[in-house]
Parts: sequence; C-alpha cells; structure tokens
Amino acid sequence: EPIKGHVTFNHVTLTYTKDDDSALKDICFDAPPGKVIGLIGSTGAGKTSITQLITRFYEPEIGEVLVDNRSVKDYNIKTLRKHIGFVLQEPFLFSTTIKENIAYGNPDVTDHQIMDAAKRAQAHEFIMNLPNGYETMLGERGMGLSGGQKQRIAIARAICINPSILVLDDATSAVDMETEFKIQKALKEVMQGRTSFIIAHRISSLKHADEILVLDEGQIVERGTHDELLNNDGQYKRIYDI
Ligand code: TTP
Ligand code: MG
Repeated sequence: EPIKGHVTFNHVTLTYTKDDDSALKDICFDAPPGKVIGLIGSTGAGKTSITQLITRFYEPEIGEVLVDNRSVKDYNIKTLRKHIGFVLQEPFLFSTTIKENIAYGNPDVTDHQIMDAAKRAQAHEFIMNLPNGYETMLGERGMGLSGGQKQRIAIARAICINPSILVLDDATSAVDMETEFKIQKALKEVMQGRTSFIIAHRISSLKHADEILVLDEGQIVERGTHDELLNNDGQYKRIYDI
C-alpha cells in the first residue's frame, strides 16, 4: 500500500539522554498530504529532532508519531525510509559522477528522470556548463562545486526517490533567494498530494508554507501562516524584524 505522507505528532516528548532536559516537549501537529510545513526557531530549538522522529532515527519518550494514521513503530523501517526524502544542510556527496550522485541508491532511475530532477532542483544549467556535464567526476565531498551547487545536487537526489515525505533541513541555505524560490515552486509541484517539511533560518524561505511551526527550547511557541504570524507580534515577528 503506498504511503501518502500524512504526518501526525501526538504529544511527543523526546529526551536524548536521561540527565538532559527534553529536546522536544509535548509537540502536537498534523501535516496532511499536500501541505508544506515550515519549521523555524533558534539553534538547538528542536527542528532537526522533529524530522528525525519521522524516520525513526530516535523514538519519542512520550507520545506518538504517525504516518498515514499508523504509528511509525508499526512500519518496516526500510519501507518507511524509502519513502522519505531527506536533504541535510551539509549535503552528502560521493566521489563519483554527478549523474550517479543524483541517482544514488536508486538503481531503477532513468537518465530522463535524473535530468528532470536536476532541472527542478535548478541544477541542470550549471551541470551542463561543466566540461563533462552529468558525467563530471566529483572529488571527495563534492570538491569543485560551491556550497549551493552541492545543495542542489542533494535536492535533485531527493526528488529522484519520488518521496511521500520530503524534509529539507536548511537545504537551501547556500542558494540565493531567487533560485531558492524557483526550487520551492518546483518542489510544490513534485510534492502535490504529499508532505514537505522545510527547516530554515531565514523567513523568506518559509513564506509560502501552509503552516509554520515556531520552535523555542523544544516547544512550539507559535504556529500559523506567514501572515498570521506577522500579525501575532510574537517570536516570528521579532525574527522578521531583525
Ligand atoms: P536540534 O533538534 O538539532 O535543534 P535544531 O535543529 O533546531 O538546531 P539547528 O538550527 O542548530 O540545526 O537539537 C535540539 C536539542 O537536541 C539540542 O540540545 C541538541 C540535542 N540533540 C542531541 O542531543 N542529539 C541529536 O542527535 C540531535 C539532532 C540533537
Ligand atoms: Mg538542525
């Protein structure tokens, strides 16, 4: 049965080590398919932790995480992860061709799909400008590419797996705002009927999210759309005004 990508958190508390304070406290939200959820908040607020519970890299101490109304505990972990596309701030690249970097872990993907994913990730153009195009060999950790170019390769890879749930963890931080906007527009198209999480530090990255969760010290302190949050005159507005 295909995963639609409906993500629900019910009173989730997460503690990494017994002596530490909880990294997440009583987190509740519902992210139905088709929605883009934005996560913002200062460093250490718990944004990455939220997304790591969806993939079951960690288990909550209290509460439950559901995908399509079923506890993530009840999924085969490989099946679950196969449907979740993760793009990390520090993109993970291999010393092989750009093409293989995009297709990584996905043996069935065609050249056409690779190129289509790269176009959506706004990577096609710079790839074509490299002497060997998609066959260009990347050095260790993607040497030879800028930070923003590496991020776009990582985004193309995530698109290629055709995810039901997509997590961009600060994944466009090194990309200029105009390019970021184009990527987000393309992702919105790709992720129709599925669920996206966008973690960002700059508010401009989240403007178009359907719901933004503002985190502080492991708690959701505000939630709403960009416009609603600006009217709130709370933490989001203060970040905006900086
Ligand atoms: P994060 O969830 O990593 O916070 P963040 O993603 O909001 O921060 P940043 O903007 O810097 O990326 O961390 C929340 C707390 O949990 C923090 O005290 C660090 C701790 N933590 C661990 O102990 N182990 C982990 O694997 C992670 C991800 C976080
Ligand atoms: Mg983080």
